[in-house]
Amino acid sequence: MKKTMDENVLKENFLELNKIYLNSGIPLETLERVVKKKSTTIYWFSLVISAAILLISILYEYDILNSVRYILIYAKGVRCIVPNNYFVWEATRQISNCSFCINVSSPIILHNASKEEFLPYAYSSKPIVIKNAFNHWPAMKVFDFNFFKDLYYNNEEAYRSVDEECQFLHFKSDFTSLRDVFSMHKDRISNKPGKKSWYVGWGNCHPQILNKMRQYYPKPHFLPEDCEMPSKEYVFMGYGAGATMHLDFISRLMWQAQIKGEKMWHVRPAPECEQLCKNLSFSVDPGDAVLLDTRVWYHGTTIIPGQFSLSIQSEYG
Ligand SMILES: O=C(O)CCC(=O)C(=O)O
Ligand SMILES: [Fe+2]
Repeated sequence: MKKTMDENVLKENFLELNKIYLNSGIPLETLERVVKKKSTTIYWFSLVISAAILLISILYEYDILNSVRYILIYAKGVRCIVPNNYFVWEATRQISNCSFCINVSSPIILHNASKEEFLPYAYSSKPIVIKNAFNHWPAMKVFDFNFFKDLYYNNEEAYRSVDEECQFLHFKSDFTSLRDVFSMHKDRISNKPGKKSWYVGWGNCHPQILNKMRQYYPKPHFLPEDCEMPSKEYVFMGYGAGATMHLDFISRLMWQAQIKGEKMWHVRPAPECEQLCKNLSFSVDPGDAVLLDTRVWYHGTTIIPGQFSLSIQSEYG
């Protein structure tokens, strides 16, 4: 019934339009020209959109976007914007099937788990907190802002490695490199009232730096014996707003050691899983381990007001 009515309305409108055209005296060639021009625009628009979709699919399939990202990182001047280009990463990420987050309403909490106790969870994508996992690490007593400042002191090659091979993440802070962080005024370092709060993260992949850091902690004892680990460890430190919400485009699962301060983790499923899964928030204390598949869970952090947070992070798989 509805269809017949719609068809009648359409027919009436068409006849009316036809009448208006005939009364206007506009020649047929003019009408043809106008219609052709319109459809040519639509044709080019569709062609450009299809080509863009095809190009993104090819770049994604062959991992060319990632290669371009790395080429740009090496190209002088562009590295500040490109490593944090979450827009490109977001536009090319795979749509999730949500199995990793269904029925997850809080992290799995383990207590100083051994290798055997951790093994059943080791390769799952469920968020895990291991309480008091790192209390025995010398790093718990030794690592602070000045430890890392001294580690990089006068080591131009090490600074260059952060800029060119590792990665510097400034989040909401106004720094452009690790050098800026270590030349901060002492009042800002300790977040004195009236000083701008700051939070940063950076990759340490210079062999000399990494060797010195690793004198204060071993490979996390609960990780599987045969798991692969990269030659890079990150440090995240600072106050307040912490890390902004993001996904990591890395090839393995993430482990993190909370060394100083109490930190809140805010973890969300991908937008396509919002109806099926929950957002989580949980806190970690010094000595705790966090294990999270940061490739599928969006994550951000905030630091408990008045506290200085410092963590070591890397990957395993
Ligand atoms: O510790 C933080 O503040 C953020 C860490 C993070 O983004 C990560 O471990 O992937
Ligand atoms: Fe991350």
